[in-house]
Amino acid sequence: MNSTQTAIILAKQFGLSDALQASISPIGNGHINSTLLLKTPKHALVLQQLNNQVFPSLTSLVKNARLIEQHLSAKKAIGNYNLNIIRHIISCDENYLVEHNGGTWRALGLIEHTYSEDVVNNAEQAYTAANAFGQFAAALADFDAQQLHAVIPDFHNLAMRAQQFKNVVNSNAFNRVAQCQAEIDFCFEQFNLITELEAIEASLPVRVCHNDTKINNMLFCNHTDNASAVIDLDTCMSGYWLYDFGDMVRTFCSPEQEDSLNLTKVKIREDIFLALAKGYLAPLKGIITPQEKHSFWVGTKVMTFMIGLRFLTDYLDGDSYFSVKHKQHNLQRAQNQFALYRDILAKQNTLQALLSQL
Ligand code: ADP
Ligand code: GN1
Ligand code: MG
Repeated sequence: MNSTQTAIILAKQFGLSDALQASISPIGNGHINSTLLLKTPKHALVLQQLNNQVFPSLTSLVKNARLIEQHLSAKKAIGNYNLNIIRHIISCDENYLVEHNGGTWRALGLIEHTYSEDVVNNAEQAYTAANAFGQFAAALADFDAQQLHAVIPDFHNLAMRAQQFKNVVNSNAFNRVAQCQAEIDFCFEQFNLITELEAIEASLPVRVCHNDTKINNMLFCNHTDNASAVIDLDTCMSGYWLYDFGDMVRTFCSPEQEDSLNLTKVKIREDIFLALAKGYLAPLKGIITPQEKHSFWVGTKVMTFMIGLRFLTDYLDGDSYFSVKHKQHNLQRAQNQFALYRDILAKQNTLQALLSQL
């Protein structure tokens, strides 16, 4: 089936009056779902083919996202949330999920006049994006996190990620171990992070977490460049705010993309780190505990290391999880994230001092 036929069928399913003139084109750089912009002369919406290998229960995924959407909408209605909100579109059959051509699809309202970024340009942009993630966290602070289904259990459980890694190293099913022995040895040397993380988690309140606060999951307004909406709510689950803080550091602070080969430039930009910490903390004032703030340093280390570990695990596992453009892609992503993690360790004193002044 060609893309025009897909566009027309899905445009009809989601009730667009001029469906026969629909076309689709890819948008974004996500590694899991396939995201498309569907356009007709009168309408535009975002279509996503969801990855049911990664998300075994797509019904639960949509249920979670809709609960968050409803909670934020109620806040917005009384002036307590000022960002735009991702909205699922119901199909003609009154479902949020539509089966088409062997895949499961959903439609989201297009948030118009916005753009996303893969690399943060400056401290102002870091501040506005982190502040929006902070507003999102604050607006969900009175939402019972237990209502959210664990769509990917143990998503940020470093002990479990380490076990998955050890399993793929031991099985060496794709015969890739020898070529990345240095990276593998490096990972084994970092596993003291597991106890450090577990010790700090014991002192923290369970929160609603976004769990994927990378910079391209933020929309910015075309006219003002302010943050416009937090998107990609698929991994919203209970957890600790250190995850969301750490994932922001990982994706905001490097001047290079996550798969850049320019490793000498993969460094933490300290002005961006400070701006993002200020931006995130501002809406959480009066809600966040001192222990949580303290945990952000561990989050910075853990999230950067953990995604490197996950990329390396996937490389050793034959690229079964993240979408890749070529055979070395996951290994290159891992090397990039380990370079950033090394820089975080090298800048420990500076980064901790920046955090403790806030
Ligand atoms: P993925 O799971 O593939 O990462 P996202 O939900 O993050 O999917 O969407 C991928 C990209 O599509 C985003 O980075 C953004 O550029 C664009 N996008 C997604 N949803 C919307 C929306 N509702 N309005 C405008 N742009 C969107
Ligand atoms: C994936 O879907 P996307 O591209 O926003 C991944 C995140 C990783 C990220 C790395 C469900 O996010 O956990 O941090 O890639 N999402 C899932 O870029 O595994
Ligand atoms: Mg995304």
